[in-house]
Amino acid sequence: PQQNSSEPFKPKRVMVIGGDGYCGWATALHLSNKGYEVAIVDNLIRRHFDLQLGLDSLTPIASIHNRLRCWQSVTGKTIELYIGDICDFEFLSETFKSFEPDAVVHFGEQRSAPYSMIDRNRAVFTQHNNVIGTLNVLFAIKEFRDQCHLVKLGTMGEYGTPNIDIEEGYITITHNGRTDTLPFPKQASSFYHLSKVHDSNNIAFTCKAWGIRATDLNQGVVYGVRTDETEMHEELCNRLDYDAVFGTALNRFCVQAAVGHPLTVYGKGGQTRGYLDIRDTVQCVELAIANPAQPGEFRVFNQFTEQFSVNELASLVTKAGEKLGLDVKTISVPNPRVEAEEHYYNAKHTKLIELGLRPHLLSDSLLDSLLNFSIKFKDRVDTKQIMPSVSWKNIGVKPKTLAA
Ligand code: NAD
Ligand code: USQ
Repeated sequence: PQQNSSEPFKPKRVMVIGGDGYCGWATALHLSNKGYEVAIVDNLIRRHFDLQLGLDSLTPIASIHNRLRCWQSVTGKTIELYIGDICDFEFLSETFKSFEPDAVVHFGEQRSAPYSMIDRNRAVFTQHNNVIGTLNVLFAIKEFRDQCHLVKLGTMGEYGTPNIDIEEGYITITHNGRTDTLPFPKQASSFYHLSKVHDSNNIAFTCKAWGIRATDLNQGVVYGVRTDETEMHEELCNRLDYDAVFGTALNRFCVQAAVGHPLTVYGKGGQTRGYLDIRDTVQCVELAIANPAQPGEFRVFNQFTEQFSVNELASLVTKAGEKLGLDVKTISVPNPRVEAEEHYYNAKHTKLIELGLRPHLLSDSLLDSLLNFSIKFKDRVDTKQIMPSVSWKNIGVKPKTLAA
C-alpha cells in the first residue's frame, strides 16, 4: 500500500542496497542496532569482481548468510536478505512490494575508479550497472512507495578539483545581471565518477518531475574498518581492500606500512580529497534517514570530515608507523590516472554537522589501530596486488584479465 502523505513521515523500514559491501555492511548493522527494520539487497557482485581479478579483502569475511545468522545470534535482531540485481526491475519490484521500505539507502554500485578504467567492457558495465540500477530504484519508488526517501551515495569526485570553493550541491551565480542557484559544475575524472554525475542528474529530474524525496550524499574517501557493531563478533568483520583496484588511499597506506611496502604516492602527491572514518559514514546515513528530504526536494550533502593531500596522508602514516617500530618509506609512482597533482581545494561540509554529526577526526589512535589491524592480518597480504596496473590513458577495447 502507498503511505498516507498527510501523516508525519517517521521512517522505520530501511532497505540497504549494497548491504554486503564495505560501507553498506557497516550501515545495515548500525541501523538494525538503532532499532530500524532493515533489509539488505545485494547481488554479491563485489565478491565476484574479487574472484575475477584475483583479489581479496585483507580481513577474512564470512558469507552474507553467516554474517546475518551471527548478527541474529549476537543481538536477537533479524535483517532480511534479498539476493538479486537491481538492474533486474522485476526482482527490484518484488523486493519493494515485499519489504515496503520507508527509506532506501543505495550503496549498490560498482565503485572503483580504476575498475571502470580497465577496458571498454568494464567502463560500459560500470555506467550501465550504476545508472540503470539507480533509474530502476527511482521507478520502483514512484510505482510502489511514493513517500519512500532515497538516500543515494554519490561522491565528492563529481565536482573534480575546480579552482574555486566547492559548495554543497548548488552554487548561486550572477550572470549578465541575473541571479540563480544552480547545480554546482561537475568535472568527474573516471567513467566511475561520471556514473555518479549521471545518477545525480536523473535523481534531480525525478524529484522535480515526480516529487521524489532524495538526498545525494557526496561522500569523500572512507577509511577504517571497525564500527561498534562489526566489533561484536569476528564473523561480523568488515572487508578491507588494499589492492590497487578497490583499495583506497589511507587504507592502502596502512596495509603497505604493515608489510614493509613503500607507500605508493601517485605523481606529485598534492592530490587533495575529503576523507572520513567509516564510523562517520554510518552516522551520516542515519542522520539523513532520520531527517528525510521533503517530497520533491533534491538535497545534496558533502559527506566528509577533513581534507588531506596524498603527501599529508603518507607523512601521517610514516609517523604513526615509526611509533610502532615500523620503517616506513614512500615512493613516487608514475601517476596511472589523469588528474591534477597540485591544485586548490576547499570543499564545504557543514550540512551534516548542522544535522548533528559528531566527527571522528583522523587521530593518532585511529592510525595506530588501523596499523595494528593491518599487522594482525599481514600474512594475508598479496604484495603483487599493491602496485597500480590500470592506466587512464591506455584503456582500450581489448578485454584485460589484469594478471599482476
Ligand atoms: P563495495 O563495492 O564494498 O559495496 C557495494 C555493494 O553493492 C557490493 O556488495 C555489491 O555486490 C553491491 N552491488 C553492486 N551492484 C549491484 C547491483 N546491480 N545490484 C545489487 N547489488 C549491487 O563499495 P563501498 O565501498 O561499500 O561503497 C558503497 C557506495 O558508497 C558506493 O556507491 C560508492 O560509490 C560510495 N562511496 C564509497 C567510498 C569509499 O571510500 N569506499 C567513498 C565515497 C562513496
Ligand atoms: N592515490 C595515491 N596512491 C594510492 C592510491 C590513491 O596517490 O596508492 C591517490 C589517487 O591518485 C587519488 C587519491 O589518492 O588522487 C584518491 O584515490 P582513491 O583510490 O583513494 O579514491 P578514489 O579513486 O577517488 O575513489 C574512492 C572510492 C570511490 C569514491 C571516492 C570518493 O573508491 O567509490 O567515490 O573515493 S572521492 O575521492 O571523494 O571521489
